[in-house]
Amino acid sequence: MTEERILKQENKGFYITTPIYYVNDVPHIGHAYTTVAADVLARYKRLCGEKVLFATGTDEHGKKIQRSAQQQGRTPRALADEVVRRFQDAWKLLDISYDDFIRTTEDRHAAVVHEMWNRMKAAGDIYEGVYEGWYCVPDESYWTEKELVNGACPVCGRDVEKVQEQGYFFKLSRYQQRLLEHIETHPDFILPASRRNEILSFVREGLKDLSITRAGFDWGIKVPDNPKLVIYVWLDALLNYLTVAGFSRDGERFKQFWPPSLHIVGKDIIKFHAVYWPAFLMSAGIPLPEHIVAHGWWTLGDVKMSKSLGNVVSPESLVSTYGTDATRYFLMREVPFGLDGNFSDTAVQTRINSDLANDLGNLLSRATGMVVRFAGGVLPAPDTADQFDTALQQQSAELSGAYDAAMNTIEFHAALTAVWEFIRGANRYVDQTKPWQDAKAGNTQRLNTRLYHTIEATRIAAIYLIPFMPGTARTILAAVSQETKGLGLKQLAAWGGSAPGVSIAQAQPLFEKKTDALKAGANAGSSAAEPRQPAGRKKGTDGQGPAQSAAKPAQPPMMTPIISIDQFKTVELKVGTILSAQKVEGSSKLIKLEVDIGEKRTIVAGIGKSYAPEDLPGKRIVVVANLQPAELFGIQSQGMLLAAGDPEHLGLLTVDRDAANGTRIK
Ligand code: ME8
Repeated sequence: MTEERILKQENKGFYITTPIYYVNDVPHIGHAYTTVAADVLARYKRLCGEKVLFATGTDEHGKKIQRSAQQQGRTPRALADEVVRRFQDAWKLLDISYDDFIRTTEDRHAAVVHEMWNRMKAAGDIYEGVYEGWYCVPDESYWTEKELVNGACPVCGRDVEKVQEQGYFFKLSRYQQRLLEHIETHPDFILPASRRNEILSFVREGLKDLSITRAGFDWGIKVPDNPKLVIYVWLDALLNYLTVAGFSRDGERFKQFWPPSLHIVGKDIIKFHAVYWPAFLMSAGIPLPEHIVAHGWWTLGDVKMSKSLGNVVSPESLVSTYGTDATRYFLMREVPFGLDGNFSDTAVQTRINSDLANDLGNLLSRATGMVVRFAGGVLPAPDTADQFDTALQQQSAELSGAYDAAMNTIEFHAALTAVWEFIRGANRYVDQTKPWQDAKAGNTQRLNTRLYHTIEATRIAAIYLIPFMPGTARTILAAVSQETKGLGLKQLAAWGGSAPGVSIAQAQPLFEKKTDALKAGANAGSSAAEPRQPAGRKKGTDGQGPAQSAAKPAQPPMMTPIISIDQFKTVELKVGTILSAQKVEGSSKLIKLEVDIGEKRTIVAGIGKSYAPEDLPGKRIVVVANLQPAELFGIQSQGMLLAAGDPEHLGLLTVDRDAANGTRIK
């Protein structure tokens, strides 16, 4: 990511964070990506003997969460409690070794937010005023009229809301110069360079003061002395990093871990971390984080994967299909950190088959198999090394430098590439030295040296895999009867660590080859399946989609991408029967339907120019059942029916044989 080694070995503990994730919906691989990356670095630093504080958690306040809860007819707290469990379960499945999981609804956090509010106020940086502008609820961000793209949020393309509120502002403008100086004098503060440049030009354009309160709802931390207002959710959320470090609560922990060594975030939230966050800290007189690293986006069919766009792959489905370590490996190996990557199961399967099953699996299998076949399952001591043996040792020494360099510049794919060059080198060593010929010829000393070297190379590869694939590394080390207890990376990876005389059995295959597509339901786990709204596409007031609305897009439609069967399976289509229908007052084309799709749903459909309400009851229809609910003319529409044709001559899609209400369409 940078030429320089940025993660320095220091006496201070290594404090690494992920963003804290919104609880409006369940986790997907975008979140898994950030969290696995942070976990890999945390494990690496622990292996290097450093004291590590690795934190993740959930962002639970704000209008977005309150609205999602409302749409589901639950309290925000109940929604948060359930989704937090989903995140924690996902992290367990992915073997994430966090030290702290912070929820912004915890008391320890509210105390920190109040303390920081008071400090920023005492610094003269908080003042009262009226905010007038636009607000994007899905992104919880403010926009000016000028920043909107075709009247919509410039980041997610969704509708924005006009806001006029009395509240409080933070004097962000006051920190423009100091922030610029800091970024300019600390070239590694924001990484990669592309993001640093983006932030530099944003700051140079001029920073406006930031509205830091919201009115009109109560799901948030209240402003001290003015409990009618809640604190802006991004101010609340960013302060989580202080809470975890023990700010104003645990002096010892704070001293050991502040400032954070590394915030890992997606590029979507770099502005909040690299502009607002340092300015808040400057105001409160607290040292700034050392590095903020933004990675790229995972896309599915080249569209950004996101909960609110509904095109997500869940970590659970990936782990159940491919296993924990293959998932972790794929995420870290496939795409250079910082760049975008397109997810496909073909890509995952290719990695599993060639890198994991072939290269790594094969090495373990032949290393252990040869000890069983040619040495009775007992690891022999090596004899004098020849040029093949020393070349392999030399390769392991080179790997050490390449691996450390890559890890300290946050280039996971490069670290893994280096490990795989070594693994392939070890396989080549076996192919070239043909130990079975020494066995046949009775060259016991040479044979023993080959067996030892092959096992030793396998052990060393496993050591370097500990941060990436902890379970697999454990399995390999157990198979070669070696332990890691208490030793650091340097000692563990030094040549000669395998103890001759240990028993070794034929290892089972590490990874199964995969050739099928992600199995059915692999993308389940996302309740959202809303079609994307490209930036600038303004939704009609009558709703969205062909049957809910006849509103024309404001720009030419995007090219329809080819989708995989798995993408198609994320859309839950069900057979239903219309129970009742009535015109929606004030709309010329909307009809409110009660529909039975195995359960009763209300659907608002834009079919009023083609059907009279009285003609509809009893009709069999096809419904998109997992579409995010939308409010149309004050009525919550809980799905979309399918129809074809122009708005005046629509025909409803139906099934031509008996199928019970609720039958899933395949
Ligand atoms: O933004 N590809 O939470 P969030 C890669 N609560 N990474 C992705 C991704 C994708 N398609 N989608 C999400 C918030 N991510 C705030 C953060 S921090 C003080 C508050 C990852 O649930 C990526 O790390 O929307 C991104 O920054 C984060 O999830 C956003 O998660």
